Amino acid sequence: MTSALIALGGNVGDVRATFNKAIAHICGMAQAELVARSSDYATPPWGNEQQARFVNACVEIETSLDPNALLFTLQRIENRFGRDRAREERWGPRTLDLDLIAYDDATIRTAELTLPHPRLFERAFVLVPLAEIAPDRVIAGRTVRAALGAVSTEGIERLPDVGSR
Ligand code: A4P
Ligand code: MG
Repeated sequence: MTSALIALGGNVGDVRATFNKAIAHICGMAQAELVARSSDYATPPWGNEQQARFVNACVEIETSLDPNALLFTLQRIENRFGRDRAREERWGPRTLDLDLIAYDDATIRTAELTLPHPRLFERAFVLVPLAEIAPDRVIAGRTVRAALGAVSTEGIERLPDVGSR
């Protein structure tokens, strides 16, 4: 079993409910155990600013899938929750985005998969939830806590817990 970090994002529909269902699917389909789940955060849109605020969260899982199989599984789950890559724009609105942030300390650069995630260190919407569950994790030579200290977290708001997890 290997530790993997996954970032969740979305800004269409009941995103928090989608996250909870998607996490259950990840555990079932990725032969995985949930190690930690961050709170949900409301975050200002990044990349394309003319769209609704996002909800973001991160999870750590232990999985027996290899990185490519895990990515493929995450994409199947995105599709199941209404993601349609053919009809969406880059960095535009979506029901569910599942990005693989890190897989153990693997470094991978292929057309389908880059690890660690190439835009991690620019994205407070990933670093804030990640720092809640894995502040001391070292990714590409930096702790998550140190990386968070280098970005602006303006406008990011922790959402109160709701219902069962
Ligand atoms: N890919 C390569 N490496 C990875 C990896 N480590 N994890 C490839 C996931 N995918 C990886 O992804 C494009 C391709 O990247 C995939 O085919 C995969 O093989 P995608 O999810 O289809 O495209 P995308 O999501 O539009 O692109 P990208 O760069 O992942 O953008 P984002 O950031 O995911 O865009 N603002 C806030 N506040 N919160 C958000 O969550 N999200 C986006 C969406 C824009 N703005 C946001 C947020
Ligand atoms: Mg993505």
